[in-house]
Amino acid sequence: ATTLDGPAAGTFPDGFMFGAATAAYQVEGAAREDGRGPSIWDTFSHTPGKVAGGDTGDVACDHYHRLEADLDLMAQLGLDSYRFSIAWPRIQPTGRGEVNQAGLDFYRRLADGLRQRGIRPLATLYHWDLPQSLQDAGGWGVRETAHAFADYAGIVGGALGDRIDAWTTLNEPWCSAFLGHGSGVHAPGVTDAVTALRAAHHLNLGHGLALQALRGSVPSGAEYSVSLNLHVVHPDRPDVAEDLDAVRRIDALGNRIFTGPMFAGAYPEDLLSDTAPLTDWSFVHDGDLADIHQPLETIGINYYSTSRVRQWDGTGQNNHSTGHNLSSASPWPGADSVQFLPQPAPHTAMGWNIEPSGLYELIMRMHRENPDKSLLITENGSAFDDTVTTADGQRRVHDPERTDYLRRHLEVVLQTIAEGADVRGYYAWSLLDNFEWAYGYSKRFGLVHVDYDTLERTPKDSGLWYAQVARARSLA
Ligand code: GBH
Repeated sequence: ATTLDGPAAGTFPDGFMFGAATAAYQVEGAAREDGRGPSIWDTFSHTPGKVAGGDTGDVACDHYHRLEADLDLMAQLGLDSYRFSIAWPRIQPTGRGEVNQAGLDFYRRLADGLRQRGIRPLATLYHWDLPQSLQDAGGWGVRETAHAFADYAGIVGGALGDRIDAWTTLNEPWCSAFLGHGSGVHAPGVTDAVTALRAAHHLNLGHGLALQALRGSVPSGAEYSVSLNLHVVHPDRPDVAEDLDAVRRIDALGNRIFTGPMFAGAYPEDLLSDTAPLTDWSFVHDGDLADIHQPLETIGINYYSTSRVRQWDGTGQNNHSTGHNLSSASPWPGADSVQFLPQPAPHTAMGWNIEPSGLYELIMRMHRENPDKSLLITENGSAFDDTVTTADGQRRVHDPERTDYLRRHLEVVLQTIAEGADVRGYYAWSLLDNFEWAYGYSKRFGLVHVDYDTLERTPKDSGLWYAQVARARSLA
């Protein structure tokens, strides 16, 4: 038996990376500059009613123009690594063909600025900003998008592979497939169960083809990963078979639909039979699974909270999911019999429950199932209603809840390492307060506060604490 109680004494292993993460559309701004084409998130955020407050990523944190200052901020926080994403529409404005040199130059300056400061770049190729032209041709609902993604991966690998040696293909394909095409709360805002399943497969295919393209264009020795938002799902009544079956269904649709093909070369049988009333999966072509199941060094785990499910008794409202009740459509195709229950407090400002033991479960599961792969916590963090106070001319953000959240999850990471899990690093989500997708700027996840009127950055107390941990390499 393990215990999560008490201070986890001990020090992080040599080489363990303390990092912070962002994504292009959430921080960059400069949406129409230097040849960047429109993405599905430009279209979606400019569609009335889709994003809280009518917010868009047009300016965001203006990181595109404030690159040097933000790099200095990262150095000030003592980061060992920075996880960012590359905006496909900056590299290929229409998603195909012609390459926009100014886009590549921006990420070259970013990578070089990081390396000059001793910060290792970790580049994600796709964090949800599909070029709009590709959406117009069917988006992730069609397999051509997977091939276009591989072409893009080869271009970026060839241009930046001499200075970036850690690559992630996709961020959270579950969100792209099922929030983008199931519940429709994310771009492109489609609500169609079969399109969502097709999208999941084409994202898997894109992952595998992109890996092949990267290995062909990046010098050898680089490390490759995919970042998954794996779901930690518990049964409401652990002794009731129907509730255990609800867990199994959500595990299939939320987790094994990606880990199956990517890490084991097959879709789970139960997933295929659960969804048989919707589709015969004939969009999976001969050879696809071999293309998807490529060697991979690292699994990136994005973790925020846990879910509790039971069999729906057909009365009242079926909430479909715990964290995304912005839509009446479900992100879980074929799982209408599953009900998501509210989780007990404490919650973050997102309404997500705080449960560090979920991270423990996830790390140990991935370690057990994939003993040959290393692990990175590529996202973990919390939103709270932060405010800036000024005393003696000193701006300050007092956010003890966030420090506590980070500390408790880092304790779990230490514990899993002590138990043999090969966790190589941890990336706080996020470096900066930023555009929180359907919630716009109303939710703040940053280690650093951003004033959206002046764009001034203020390290929060939690950010200063994190810098200390990164320096001491211990939580003591
Ligand atoms: C990540 O998404 C994103 O990678 C990042 O861009 C984003 O800003 C950050 O987290 C904070 O949201 O109720 O079944 O949907 C996280 C998305 C949030 C999806 C939790 C799953 C709960 C399960 N995940 N959510 S469910």
